[in-house]
Amino acid sequence: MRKPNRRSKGGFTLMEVTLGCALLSVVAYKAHGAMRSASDGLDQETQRAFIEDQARRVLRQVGFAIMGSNRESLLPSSTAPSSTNDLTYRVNLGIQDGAVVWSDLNKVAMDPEALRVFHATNPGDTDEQRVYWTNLVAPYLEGEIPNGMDDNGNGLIDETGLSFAINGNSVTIFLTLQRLMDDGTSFVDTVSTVVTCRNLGEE
Ligand SMILES: [Ca+2]
Ligand SMILES: [Ca+2]
Repeated sequence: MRKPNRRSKGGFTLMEVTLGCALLSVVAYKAHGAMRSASDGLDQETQRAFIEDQARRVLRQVGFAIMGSNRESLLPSSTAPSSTNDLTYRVNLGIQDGAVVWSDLNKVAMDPEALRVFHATNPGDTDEQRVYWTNLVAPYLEGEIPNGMDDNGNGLIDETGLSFAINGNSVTIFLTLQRLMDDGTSFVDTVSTVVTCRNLGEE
């Protein structure tokens, strides 16, 4: 007696269908893995670009603020190898009746506990107005640790993630931003610039 053929004409056996599904799953899984890997790579690049852009933007904001200040109004007046992570200043608003008109007190600073950089008008007063510029500032500048030495060789000792050093009418601004990435690594970006106070009060 002839055995019935399990393969229908033009069809597949149960074993072939099962094997086909398994292979398809493997291919789909690998494709998904490849796509996810590419996507993760893109996310990492996007995050790095975001941090780099933010570092440059905050440095510009801090630079413009200090640039518009009067040198004599800058406090504290830290010179290398000391530095400070906050500066208060006033801006010359112009001359009225032969006298210089000064702005309210301003402040650019780093909050070392919240790791944020902010600008404040009338700091410490009841009407203080504070604007945060970044919440990614590092506790210490890249390469620096609190040990009483200049670990990163920039002439400053134990400087924080935002640091100011004053030399004459110039202020050097250092800024390190850092962020923990999705893969567990830490991405760090450091920028710096030197600005000269306009010092218009003496003109
Ligand atoms: Ca240093
Ligand atoms: Ca140090």
